[in-house]
Amino acid sequence: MISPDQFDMRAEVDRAIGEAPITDLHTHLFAPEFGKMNLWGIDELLTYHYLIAESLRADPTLSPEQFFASTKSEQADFVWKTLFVDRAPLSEATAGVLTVLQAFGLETESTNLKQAREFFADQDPRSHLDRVLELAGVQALVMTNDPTDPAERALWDAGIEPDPRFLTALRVDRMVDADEATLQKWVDRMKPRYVAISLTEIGSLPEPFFAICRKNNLPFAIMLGVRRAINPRLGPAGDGVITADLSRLEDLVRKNPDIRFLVTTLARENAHGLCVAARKFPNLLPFGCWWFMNNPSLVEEQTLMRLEMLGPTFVPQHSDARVLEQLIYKWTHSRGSISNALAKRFSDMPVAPSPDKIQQTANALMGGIAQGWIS
Ligand code: FIX
Ligand code: ZN
Repeated sequence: MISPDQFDMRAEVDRAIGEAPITDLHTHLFAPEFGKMNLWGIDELLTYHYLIAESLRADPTLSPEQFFASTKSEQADFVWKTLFVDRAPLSEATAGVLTVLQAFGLETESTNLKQAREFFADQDPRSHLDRVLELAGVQALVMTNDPTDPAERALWDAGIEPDPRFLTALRVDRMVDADEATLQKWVDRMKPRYVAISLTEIGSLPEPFFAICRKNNLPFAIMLGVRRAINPRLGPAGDGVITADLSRLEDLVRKNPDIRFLVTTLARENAHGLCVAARKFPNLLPFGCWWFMNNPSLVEEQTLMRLEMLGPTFVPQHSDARVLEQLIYKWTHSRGSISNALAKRFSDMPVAPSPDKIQQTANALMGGIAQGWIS
């Protein structure tokens, strides 16, 4: 039986989580100033690499090579037909497309993409951006900025000044040979909020990464547990997961107490160990439910575990959005899972929370803690 008190508490949690301004700690979005790198619209949404993997699995009569040889709109048509028309869309990535279509009042059961294509073609990019951020509840988001990407590098060299809602992060996956001076040049140019890398396992990381974080007081973000290209034929959709050895992370964080580490892990099996490590090291911030963890059931499970083990001292979610409108679905769905976890945790506590405490917790989880670590 739900008592009237619990019912009010649940409504209050939903409202507070729903209204709390979001700081999205990791995305692959680009500000409008980046031109073609700023992806939006139905064809981009449907050719998200999550959906490519799912559609080529559902209909293996099309080979990956044939898929990638076709145009973007042909690819989008294939994904739509395969995952939305020929069978019931049930995966989280397909739910995401439907949530976006619904948000704009577009058809979700059409056999073609005509209406959606016309709608997106009609949008003014700037006002569309404002509308998407408003619908998603996002006040600021962090891009992934890679100086080794020739297109991106050219824009920085030309003195680009991104929309201030789009914060920068210096991605160093492909800069393991860079010296400190080179990294400092990019820090000066991009003014990143943190330095970031994705790893399969933590090995011996280049000393300049640490030097640059120390010198500029920047956090070091580690995204741990991706095994790249387990099926190279799938291109960007071909990556997998491994359970990482977290003792290496613990050693790293212990040996560098003056560096703040933002860490997310990809394997469900690493979620508990990351909480244990974070209990020991205040310079370690668990963030987000990354990629294969970004499913409502796992977001709820992981958020509840983090609340039980860490209290409100972590960042429950980031979007990892690659296409602008994904912000709408990723945050709508995540807010639901986070609300479920938070309401459950509050209701399991021996003492009911005050409305102020609910508000404070929601603001901290959705944006305040992230802002505190990257400001
Ligand atoms: O390394 C990353 O930042 C990953 O998030 C990406 O490589 C991955 O492709 C992705 O989009 C996951 O959501
Ligand atoms: Zn990412």
